[in-house]
Amino acid sequence: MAAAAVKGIRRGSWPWTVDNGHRIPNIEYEGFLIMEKTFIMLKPDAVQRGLIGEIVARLEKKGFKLVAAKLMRVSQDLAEQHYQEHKGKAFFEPTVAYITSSPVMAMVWEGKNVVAQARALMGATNPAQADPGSIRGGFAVDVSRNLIHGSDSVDSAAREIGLYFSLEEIQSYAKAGEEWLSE
Ligand code: RTP
Ligand code: MG
Repeated sequence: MAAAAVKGIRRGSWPWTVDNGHRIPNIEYEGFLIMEKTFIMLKPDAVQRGLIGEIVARLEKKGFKLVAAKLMRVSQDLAEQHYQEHKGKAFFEPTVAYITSSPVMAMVWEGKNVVAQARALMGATNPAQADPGSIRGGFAVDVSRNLIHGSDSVDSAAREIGLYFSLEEIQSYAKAGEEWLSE
């Protein structure tokens, strides 16, 4: 198991913590931080508009490692759990309807500070305010069709990865060239 510097993020026994009935992959193991992971979902508009390759290429070229991926249909129940923090807001129901309307590409990506760095690549929630060089700023025009989801914190990533993937679906492997990305 690759392990780096000690960081106090989450404690528990490897490999899962059970939270609210969901299995959550642990970020920390015996005091060591395991390489950060994030949950990325290419939303129905990304799949329908043929942007899977373009977006995956950006994450790959940045240097992140793809460790899980599946094309799937999100159920009503899963969508409501995913966006539970937004329950009660005006955009909750339209967003659940959008996410469940057509297949999505669910993925787990791994890398140094991948949670924050993937959010930077995605751009602001509203594509009209997103940097034009970002994914949302470059390829989308409206907040209700903003192409991509990315976990907003390490804790959200652990929760969301546990919602969408089982341990068996997440790969652990050495990738060629990793030594040229960071010390
Ligand atoms: P996400 O969770 O999808 O990665 O997006 P985010 O963190 O950038 O934004 P968040 O505030 O979590 O909003 C979740 C998703 O809800 C839809 N939304 N619509 N019509 C609206 O004003 C509005 N606001 C948010 C978007 O699909 C947004 O990504
Ligand atoms: Mg969010």
